Amino acid sequence: MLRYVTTNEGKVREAEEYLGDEVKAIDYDYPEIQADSLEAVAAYGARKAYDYAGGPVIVDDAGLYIEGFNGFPGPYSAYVEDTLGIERVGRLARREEEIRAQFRCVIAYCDGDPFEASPDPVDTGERRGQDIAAENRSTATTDETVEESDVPVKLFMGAVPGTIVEPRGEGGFGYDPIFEHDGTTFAEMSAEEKNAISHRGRALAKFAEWYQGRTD
Ligand code: ITT
Repeated sequence: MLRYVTTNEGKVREAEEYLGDEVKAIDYDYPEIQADSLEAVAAYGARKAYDYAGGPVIVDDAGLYIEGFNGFPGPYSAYVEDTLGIERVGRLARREEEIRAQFRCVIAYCDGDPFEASPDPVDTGERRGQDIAAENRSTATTDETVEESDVPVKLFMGAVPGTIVEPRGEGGFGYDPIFEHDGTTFAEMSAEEKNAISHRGRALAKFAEWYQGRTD
């Protein structure tokens, strides 16, 4: 059984829509390190989630990258949503006329075993110390970072371009109301419509194709 480890119900809806019965959601708040890449955050989280669940897991780290703001809020999207809120982020981008943006998602898979070569990268933990800040964002401590086990983690990326607009729509979650793609905000789409073009949908598609080969 594959566990999708997250505290975010919006992500669960989208993953279930995509992966169906293959996946069981676990509401576990794995420690999130502070790092300047989604890959580092997701890989660390996958190791922690694997330690917790004791079997195959995926975790997903995602963020909104506003191009003219050098990718802000990027890996800090959750913190910025909690502190500024999505409406103010949207107003700031529109006022500064920096409305081109991307959503990015990294799905990290870990089952404790190594991986055969494939186009998708494997994180072996060696980036620690390079781009993982010593200060952690939640419960993880610096000591935990040092003691982290280096089981390999497979990473799958997805991205989608869009523009920042005034909030519209009742669906989705997070920044969806202010992110428009082809004339429709993500909050105006069903989970199925969003998955068909979204950062998470693209990452899930890559993962699902690869995972089928691993379990055959
Ligand atoms: P978990 O870490 O428990 O999975 P989370 O909500 O903290 O849940 P992230 O760290 O990946 O998840 O989320 C970073 C931020 O980006 C957070 O503010 C989310 O609301 C937002 N976000 C992530 N995916 C999104 C999506 O598909 N649409 C809109 N906002 C999204």
